[in-house]
Formats: sequence, structure tokens, C-alpha cells
Amino acid sequence: MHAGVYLDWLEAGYHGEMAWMARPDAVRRRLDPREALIGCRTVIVATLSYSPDDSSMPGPAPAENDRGQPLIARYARGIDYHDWFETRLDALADDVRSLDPDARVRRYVDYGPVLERDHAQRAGLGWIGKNSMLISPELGSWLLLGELLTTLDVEPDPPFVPDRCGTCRRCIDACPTDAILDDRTIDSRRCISYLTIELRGSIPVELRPAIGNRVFGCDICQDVCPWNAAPQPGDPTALVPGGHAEFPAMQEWAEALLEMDRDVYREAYRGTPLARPGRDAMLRNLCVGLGNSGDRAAVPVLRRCLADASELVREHAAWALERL
Ligand code: B12
Ligand code: SF4
Ligand code: SF4
Repeated sequence: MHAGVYLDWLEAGYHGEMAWMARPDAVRRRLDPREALIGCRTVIVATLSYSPDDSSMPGPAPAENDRGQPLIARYARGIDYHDWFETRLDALADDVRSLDPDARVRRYVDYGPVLERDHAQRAGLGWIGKNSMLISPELGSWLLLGELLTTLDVEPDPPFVPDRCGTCRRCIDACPTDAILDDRTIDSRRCISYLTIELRGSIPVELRPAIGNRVFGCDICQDVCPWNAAPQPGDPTALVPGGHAEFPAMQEWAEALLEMDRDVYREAYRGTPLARPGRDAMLRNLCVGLGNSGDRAAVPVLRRCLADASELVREHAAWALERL
């Protein structure tokens, strides 16, 4: 296990304000699954692939130069994957229990105290790319991870040893905020995904221009990866049951959020990834996107944002107006 990589990462403060990553009890559990499930003998890692086959990628991916449109990370264009994945893992847990009724099983998806990529690599599912993603040779990196910890003893699969990145460094060169570090980890404090989803406060001014119209998450270091050029298609519609998710243009979206208070926002986005940042941070992101749009038609809505009750929104609106 690459425990040292994780501990060095925390020590350097690369987790930013994600204090839950550094809580001593959570650190202990990440380093040893037996702290999360007493008697744990096996970690079963599952992948949920949302690889597009070109025609069925959920939601429109606006062209890079369509600056009035927001860009949303692919995993986030539909329903929240956590609940859906957990239901599937529960079914798998039943299968495990059917092998041994005394087996104890605990499932985790994403927010649990589990070093998911580390386990995935050790379970033979793929390697850790220079962009820090778990990359499967068949599915690329458009996949999400979940796992079962169990007291059942299962013969382990061999780890995935080869490094298939070779001399490539496209992700490092493409990252607009230089967030990718030499040891295949990320400085979250510079990563657009962190800045637009996890950070609750002000986005550092020097990083705002690089965010462009990415108002929720970032896929650049995966979009450029050659291992994602022709992956075996997964099931993108799993995350968007209707097959398609629509997002309004940024001006229209900001207008709508101005009319919502935090509770209304929470209700409106319940069950989707966009619930996580909350109303103020999402409006903050849209102000940054509008400021980067170069479109003076955004001035009126940004002026309205200047009068918003949230100081966070007002500050980002002022920055955006200045930039326009
Ligand atoms: C915190 C977090 C973030 C943070 C920090 C990201 C980071 N790279 O650390 C932020 C908010 C920036 C983020 C962003 C994203 N995230 Co995130 N995130 C997590 C979370 C909760 C913890 C990650 C963590 O522990 N980081 C600390 C570092 C040190 O650990 P690590 O990245 O896992 O690295 C380990 C492996 O690399 C391992 N290792 C194994 N083999 C090898 C080999 C070598 C040579 C080395 C050096 C290391 C190594 O060592 C490290 C320590 O154990 C995980 C879920 C989980 N519970 O694990 C999801 C997770 C990593 N995120 C995920 C996703 C999808 C994303 C985004 C793509 C979302 C988006 N589109 O915006 C971006 C991608 C950014 C990127 N390039 O990583 C998926 C990744 C799936 C995959 N295929 O890898 C996960 C697994 C969630 C899930 N359940 O599917 N995320
Ligand atoms: S997700 Fe975006 S900002 Fe974060 S490391 Fe990848 S390219 Fe850089
Ligand atoms: S873009 Fe190149 S270096 Fe980066 S993860 Fe993909 S193969 Fe590895």
C-alpha cells in the first residue's frame, strides 16, 4: 500500500480545506481497513464505467469556445452516483453473505475512509496515471470506484503492475492550473474540481481565469488522455436515466439561482451532484464563468449578484464585472 504517498500528501497540506481527509480516525481507517471493519480480510473493488460511446454521452458537452454555456464534469451531469452505486453494491454484499452467512460486509463509495485508487490498483483493475486517475486498459478512466470490505477470505487478484503512461505527459501539460504533482498526486488547492465543488470560501483570484466556463468539476486531464480515446463503452445512461441532462446558459442559470434561497436550492438539486456545493458556492462559480466569458451581455445579471445577500457571491460578481 502507498501509505507514505497519502501521508506526505496530507503533511504538505494538499488536501486544502477538506479537513475530513485528515481527521485522525479517518486517517487510521484509510491506512488499515481493519480499523473500518474489525476482522476485515478482503477488499472487493467495483468499478462503475460511464465511458461514452460517442453518441450517448449524457448531457451536451458544450464546445470549448461556447463561452456562454457552462461546462459540467461528465460524472455530474445526471443523478448522484453514490446512491445508485450503493444499491448495486448492496446486491453484491448479499452475494458475499450467501457464500458465508457469518461474513460481515461494509460498503463504501467515495466519501468513506478508504484509499479507493490504491485498492483498485492492488486489485488489478488498472494503474495510477500521472493525472492520479485509476486507468483501466479496457475502460480508460471514465469510471467510478466503490468497494466492499468483508471478513470473508477471498483469493486476491494480482495487482496491476505495469505503468502504461510511458513518456506521455499530456495531462500535466494540459492542466490549466498546474495542479498535477510529480508523484502522481494532485495539489487539490489548485485543482478546478476542488475549487468549484469542495471549496466553500473564496476562489483564489489568480486561479479564476484558468477556470474558464468550468462551473462544476473538471475533466481536462482525462479528456486529453490517450487511454480515453476509444474506451470500451460503459453505461453513461446509468447516471442520467433519461439519457440526457440539460443545463441552462450561464446567464440564465445565474438569474434562476438569484431567485432561490439556500433551502430552495437544496430541494431543487436534491439527488444530484450539484447539491454538494450549495447555492452560494454554485452562484460563485457562475460569476467566475461569466467573468471569463468575455460577454458584456452578462453585466446586468452580475450587477444583480452585487446585491446578493451572500458576501461570497458579491465578491465574485465584483471580480467578474471588473474582468469584463
Ligand atoms: C479527495 C478526492 C478528490 C480531491 C483530491 C484529488 C486527488 N487526486 O487526491 C479533488 C476534489 C481535487 C478530487 C477531484 C476529482 N475526483 Co476525486 N476523490 C477524492 C477522494 C475522496 C479521496 C482521494 C484521496 O485519498 N486523495 C489523496 C491521494 C494521496 O490519494 P489517491 O489520489 O487515492 O492516490 C493513491 C494512489 O495513487 C496510490 N497508488 C497506487 N498505486 C500507485 C503507484 C504509484 C507509482 C504511486 C505514486 C501511487 C500509487 O497512492 C496514493 C495514496 O494511497 C476519492 C475517493 C476515495 N475515497 O478514495 C475520490 C476519487 C479519487 N475522485 C474521483 C473523481 C472521478 C474525481 C474527478 C475526476 C471529478 C471531476 N470530474 O471533477 C476529479 C479528478 C481530479 C484528479 N486528477 O484526481 C474518483 C476517481 C476514479 C478514478 N478512475 O480514479 C474517486 C475514486 C471517487 C470514486 N469513488 O469514484 N477528488
Ligand atoms: S481535474 Fe482539471 S484542474 Fe484538476 S488536475 Fe485535472 S486538469 Fe488539472
Ligand atoms: S495523459 Fe498520458 S501521462 Fe496522463 S494519465 Fe493519460 S497516459 Fe498517463
